[in-house]
Amino acid sequence: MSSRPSAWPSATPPQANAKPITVTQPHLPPLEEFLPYLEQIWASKILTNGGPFLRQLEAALAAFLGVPYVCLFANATVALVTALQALRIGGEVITTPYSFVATAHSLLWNGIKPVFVDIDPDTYNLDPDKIEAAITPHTTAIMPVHCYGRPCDTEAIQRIADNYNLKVIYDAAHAFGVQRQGQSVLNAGDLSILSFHATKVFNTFEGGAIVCRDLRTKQHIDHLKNFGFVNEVTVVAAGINGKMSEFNAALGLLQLQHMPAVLERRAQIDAIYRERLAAIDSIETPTWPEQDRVNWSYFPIRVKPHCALSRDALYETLKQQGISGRRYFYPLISEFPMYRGLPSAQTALLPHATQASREVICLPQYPGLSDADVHRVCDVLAMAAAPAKVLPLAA
Ligand code: T4K
Repeated sequence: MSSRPSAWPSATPPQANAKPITVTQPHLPPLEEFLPYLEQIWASKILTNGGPFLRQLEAALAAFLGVPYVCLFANATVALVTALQALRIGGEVITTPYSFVATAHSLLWNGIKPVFVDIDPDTYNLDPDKIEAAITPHTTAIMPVHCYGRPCDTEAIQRIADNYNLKVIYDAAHAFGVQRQGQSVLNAGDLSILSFHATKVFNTFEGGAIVCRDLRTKQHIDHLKNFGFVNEVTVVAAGINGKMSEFNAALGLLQLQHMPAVLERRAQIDAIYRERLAAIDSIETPTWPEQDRVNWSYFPIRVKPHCALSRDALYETLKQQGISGRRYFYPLISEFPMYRGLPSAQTALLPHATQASREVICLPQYPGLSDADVHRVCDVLAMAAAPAKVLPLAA
């Protein structure tokens, strides 16, 4: 630990001239590198509907990620909705309450009943041991999330799916580039959905993708995201407009070249946080599995009950100091009005998810963060979370 001030003044003003630090900030390549791509779009006037940049990016991503097929989308939410359509999922789907609302919203948009199952407190992912008890004759699929980019227990989930003849659709919005046991975690289950939103490790401003295993499924998904058109006069399904534009696809091609550097910087930031925060016993840092390759997309800390400040007080203290953490994922999805009436949404059934949603703050984590910025976040945490005891005045 670096030295920390000996006492934490009760109302410390924000550091003078300190620039605000947000929870994330998109990586953008130098603008001049993007101009040639724009010139090509302007020259061809092909803006969307499966143009050359889209086709190039689908192939480049499949190679980079180590997956068979990629279907690009306008965003991950429409990709999730379409993935459920593609596999004709209905009835009930088992999912996690500890995620961004889009996960469960995609079920409601398909008229599917979400069934929430608690998480494993160590991984923040669906607890496979709790899945079987939630299966009913109406269950058709499981929709787990690789939360914060940490791989789910994909083998255990697949065993259950196989036993009960269920589909598995992974919300892999956080899992770009993540590997489990030497291969892409995106190859697990039937389909995986990626997000390329501005706040994600790999961004195309807005964007998303479905990863699938065979060409037939890819063709079906490609029809579904284009209104169901197969050719000029044939519509085979009530599809949607989920297409990614050439602008986003071109940016993705360029962003891909920067990914090794982006991931390396994220790993460095993760390491600094880990080293600095190890000394604060009331703050728990994430433990990434050693055998897997993670993407350092988030840095979730847990504020333990014996911390000098509550999670929310610590969150506010950071904010006063110009540092925006985020309470991902508070409230739980199951606490939002459209879900809280579901039998599976009861707090008593979701103790670990509830506790995590009350204890976690995601700290700033993005490649543009300097070492000094990371140390500034750690300094504030050190002062606020573990204040030095105020010694009585000597007589
Ligand atoms: N499944 C999961 C598990 C997800 O986490 C998400 C999205 C989805 C599905 C759906 O994916 P998409 O349909 O979006 O592709 C953000 C994102 O909007 C959302 O995409 C993301 N998850 C979620 C976890 O986080 P907010 O409300 O926290 O974003 P916002 O706008 O407050 O941004 C956070 C910070 O990032 C800002 O303080 C500043 C910075 N920022 C943000 C944007 C948008 C920038 O510097 N530039 C920007 O353009 O939800």
